[in-house]
Amino acid sequence: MAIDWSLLIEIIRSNDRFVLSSHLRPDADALGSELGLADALESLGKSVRIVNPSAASPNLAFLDPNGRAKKIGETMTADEARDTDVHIVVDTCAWSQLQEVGEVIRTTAAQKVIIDHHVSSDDLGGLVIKDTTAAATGELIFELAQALGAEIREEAATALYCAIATDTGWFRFPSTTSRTMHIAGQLIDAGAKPHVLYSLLYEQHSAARMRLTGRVLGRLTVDCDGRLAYLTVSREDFKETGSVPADTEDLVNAVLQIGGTKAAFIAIEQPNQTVKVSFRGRVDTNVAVVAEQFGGGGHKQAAGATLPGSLAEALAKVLPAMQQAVS
Ligand SMILES: [Mn+2]
Repeated sequence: MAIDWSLLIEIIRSNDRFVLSSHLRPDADALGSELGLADALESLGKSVRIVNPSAASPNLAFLDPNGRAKKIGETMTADEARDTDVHIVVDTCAWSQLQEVGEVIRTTAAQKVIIDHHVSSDDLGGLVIKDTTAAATGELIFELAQALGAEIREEAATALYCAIATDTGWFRFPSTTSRTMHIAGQLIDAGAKPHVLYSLLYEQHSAARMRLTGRVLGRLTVDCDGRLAYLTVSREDFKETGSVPADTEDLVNAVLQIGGTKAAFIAIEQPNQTVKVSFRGRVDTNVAVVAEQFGGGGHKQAAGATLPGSLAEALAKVLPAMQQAVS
């Protein structure tokens, strides 16, 4: 989709001070888009600050070595965030994803701009540039930088490459297009190093995490003639392996690598007598409806819920619901 950038270019040319924000728990597309856009604007002589509702996870610290992305209420006050000409929100259109930054957006006198690729959207006010065919907001930022005639420097190229590579599951999701690859190629020409970035993003786990993975996968249960596969993680597993709950991230996706599975879930015992369950489905299985039965929610193919009680109690409720979902 060819985007008409002319209104935004006019806003950028006629203003000097910019604040950039993105969503809660900013991922690499959120943070990379902010950093890439900041660099492009600065190359045009603009002043740019970045503030988010929460900090990015430590595994993305390499993208932002100078700590440019601030946290609202902690390293930047709401008043400081409002003190700008233009406030640009990237990679989200949802008030629920903005929290305290949303309060700034509601009350700021600055011009507001939204650059996003998500289907769902609230009206945040201001100029909305949305392209749901873009695989990542990073693609849109690259195209904006080009439309602005801004130079893409190595740091921006790195940030935008990570944005696009992670949102496309390293260029394998259906959202990946020739446009995605074309942009990625230009980012490599501008200095992004795929092998280095892959390693920084995906090959920094602890040995404890690997031991937890082995232990949990060793107990894999396959049900419903192979259509359903699931995992359980007890507090004992964390203790025995020296791992932490964040080490279960992505484990459920590994289970969907089994041929013939339609859905998968992982039930993780939490310290506070609850069980967190993550559901995954292939295209023809809707797991959001299962998560909703237990007070959770999410997307059709990826959803979650937290249940009270023990692991056994949670399993007794969740398993029949998932058996039903793949039947
Ligand atoms: Mn995104």
